[in-house]
Amino acid sequence: MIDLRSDTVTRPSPEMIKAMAEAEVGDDVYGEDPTVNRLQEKAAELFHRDAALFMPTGSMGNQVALKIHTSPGHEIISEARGHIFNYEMAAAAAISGCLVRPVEAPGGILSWELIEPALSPEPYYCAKTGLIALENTHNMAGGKILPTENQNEIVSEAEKRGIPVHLDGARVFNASAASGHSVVELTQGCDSVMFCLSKGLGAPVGSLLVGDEEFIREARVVRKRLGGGMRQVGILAAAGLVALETMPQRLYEDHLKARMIAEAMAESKSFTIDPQSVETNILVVGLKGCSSREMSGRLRREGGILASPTGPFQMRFVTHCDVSMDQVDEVRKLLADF
Ligand code: TLP
Repeated sequence: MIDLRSDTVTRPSPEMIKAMAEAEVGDDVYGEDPTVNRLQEKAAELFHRDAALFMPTGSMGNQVALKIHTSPGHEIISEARGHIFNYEMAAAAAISGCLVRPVEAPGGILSWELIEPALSPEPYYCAKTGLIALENTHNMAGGKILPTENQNEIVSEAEKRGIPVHLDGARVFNASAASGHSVVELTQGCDSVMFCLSKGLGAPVGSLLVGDEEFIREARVVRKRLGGGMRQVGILAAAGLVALETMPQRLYEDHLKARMIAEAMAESKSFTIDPQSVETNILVVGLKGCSSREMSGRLRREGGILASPTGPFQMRFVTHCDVSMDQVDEVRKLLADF
């Protein structure tokens, strides 16, 4: 099978498995796991922040941040296709007592101009905007990169109004590889950032939350309250360290693979996609004359290709380190006849 459902499907590399087997561990709830501590220090250093905290998942990282930044009854602004709004099982409501206010942005690219009208108006009887949540790259908008100019304007206008900004940077290393901006530049001004080791970076598990000292101290408490205090978790952090050290520099290959698949799709009569619009490793593709259910069945039967239906006539294809160039060629050949 050629698994293009997500970049979450990768298996740990031999180097990761070796590091996991040899990891020095301790009880991380006591803060005594040296491998976790090394990973957290490395993340804080990479993002030029005070501190970082290892999280079991990206969803927990986002939700811990939401909980800290908001109070019950607040609204959280998210792009309409954002992960926090669509794929975290209403956790903002269940855990933080907040409502997510979706803002539709062309191509998923939020700007201050689009956000401002969605902020709580003056009267006291409207819910207060407690947080703006950004996503970079934007998954369901097709791996789109949020331009730094947009983000800089959003954070500076939000700051003037005392509204914190959280960045869901699950794939911020993809944004960095494709844009040439460092992760520091891409996260500047955000009050907190979550990034994933378990997506394009290929680690089996884990995400990190980065922020200032006080925020991370609180995040440790909320993570424990949610059941995310892990013990000898250095075995997972060890794979994360290998991911951080070795994977960002190869992400451009995944972007190239996505572009190559998009080019083949553009030639075929069944898909609608502009290959020029592909920025990173995610293709969100429209279908012509065939439902996503039918198309995913055909792809699996005829080519052993797995992809995700994301709407009645829309599918998502994601490239990653476990898809080889030969497999990309196979996919291209098959799609040419579709
Ligand atoms: N995304 C998954 C699915 O949940 C859609 C995927 O296959 O892409 N933020 C963003 C932008 C994400 O794409 C994801 C995972 C998360 C957060 C949550 O990460 P996990 O799965 O570790 O909780």
